[in-house]
Amino acid sequence: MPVALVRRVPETFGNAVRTGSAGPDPDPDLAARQHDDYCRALAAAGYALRSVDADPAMPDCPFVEDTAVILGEIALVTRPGHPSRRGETSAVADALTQHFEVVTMEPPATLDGGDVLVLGRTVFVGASRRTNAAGIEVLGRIAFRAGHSTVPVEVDRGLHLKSAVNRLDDRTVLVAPGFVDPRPFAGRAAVAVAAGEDGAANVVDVPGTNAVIVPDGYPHTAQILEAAGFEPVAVDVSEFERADGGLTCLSVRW
Ligand code: CIR
Repeated sequence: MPVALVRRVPETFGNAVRTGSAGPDPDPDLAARQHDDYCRALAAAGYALRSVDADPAMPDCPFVEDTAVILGEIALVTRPGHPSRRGETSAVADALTQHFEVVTMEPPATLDGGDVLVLGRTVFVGASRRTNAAGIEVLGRIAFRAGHSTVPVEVDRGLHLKSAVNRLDDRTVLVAPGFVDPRPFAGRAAVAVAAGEDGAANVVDVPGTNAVIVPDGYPHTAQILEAAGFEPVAVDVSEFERADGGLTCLSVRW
């Protein structure tokens, strides 16, 4: 059974880092309700849930994906690219110790898990504003130990690699064109989001099924996914999108 580790929404979530989004601050109460819906959708899809308590001193803590990368028996606990988020990692490391050999990332390396996309035995890693060359090197060493190869990808627009490219299955990615260098994905099957629906690219697949958890509000991409043989299940994550996050960011999955 696949597992998803989530982290609850603190009452301070309105102060989450916002680099790319305009508009009102996220509403913590609505975000908490949307987080509940997200957890229910994961559970209904077959994920076993583990939860880490929220930390009010860390408004971005629900974006737990950025703090850890699971590769085989190893959990790499990252050093997040935004300095305000570095205090998020210790509680996540504690939660992972019972399941994995935990390896921590040291300065000057930085890496956000939102930049790491695993397809089969290949680890694609975004070179982004948050993930530096030293971080990519550390990830590459861990990936090698776990029997994976690493492929760097230039992220030109958007926060992370997975803001624009995500796994639908081991062979297929969902892509928002124009955000990352497409060349490393040549040879993979790719489904493009509908024009004007770039935010639709951030989806969570359900291993061993055709189900894909998708963000609510992108109807044309949902139709494209259905036509490609997938079964989209929509969850509203508007408050997390206000803070540059989305579905993948809200869990570490293995
Ligand atoms: C940040 O700027 O770090 C958070 N407000 C959003 C992080 C989103 N994480 C992700 O896409 N993996």
